[in-house]
Amino acid sequence: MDARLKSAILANFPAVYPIIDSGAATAPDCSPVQMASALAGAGARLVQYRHKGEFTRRAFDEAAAVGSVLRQAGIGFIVNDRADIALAVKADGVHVGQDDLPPAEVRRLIGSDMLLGYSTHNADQLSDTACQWADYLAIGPAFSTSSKRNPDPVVGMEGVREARSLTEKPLVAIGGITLSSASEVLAAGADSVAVISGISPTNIAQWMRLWR
Ligand code: TZP
Ligand code: MG
Repeated sequence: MDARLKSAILANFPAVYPIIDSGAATAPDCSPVQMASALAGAGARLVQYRHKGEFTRRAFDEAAAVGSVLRQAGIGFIVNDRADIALAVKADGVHVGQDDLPPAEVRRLIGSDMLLGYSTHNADQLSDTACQWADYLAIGPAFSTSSKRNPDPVVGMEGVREARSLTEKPLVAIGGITLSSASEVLAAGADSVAVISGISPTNIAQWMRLWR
């Protein structure tokens, strides 16, 4: 938990925010730890580890191993959903959604030095006072996605533009974003695009060459 890392991320929010999902195999024969190494090699600055389902010891060990690779490379490491796991693996932050612990409670647990991201899916959620506890906000799904179970309705570029008008915090768009649609999403006002399935060992370099 390095407050300087948090400041550096917030001062210049990375335009690409890769998410390593333990379930959605990033690519055949590429484990989450290998993906973390590949991202480090390509110059990623902020990476999230996402594990849906039971947080078994195996998942915990995997989160810790991913974190260790990212930390050594000086990359911001965010854990999805779980403040307790983020603290246990000494992550740089945690990202929660509408069904997780409320942001105020997460902030109480993690303190002020760690990053807190909060997912929203519409204007009402973006305007809610809960957002005040977050360092950055996410809006999505930007496009249709198969990486999320029961996704909220697609917000499209109109939703990203509306989100931009509702917050001055760093805004991350997520959902179905690909190398070919990322620039459109950034042009609609997002500071960053978060990507699960659209990024793989074979195209990481392309992502990072275009936007860091
Ligand atoms: N939240 C909104 S869409 C989504 C999440 C976690 C999934 C994004 O994954 P992909 O594969 O980049 O569409
Ligand atoms: Mg969540």
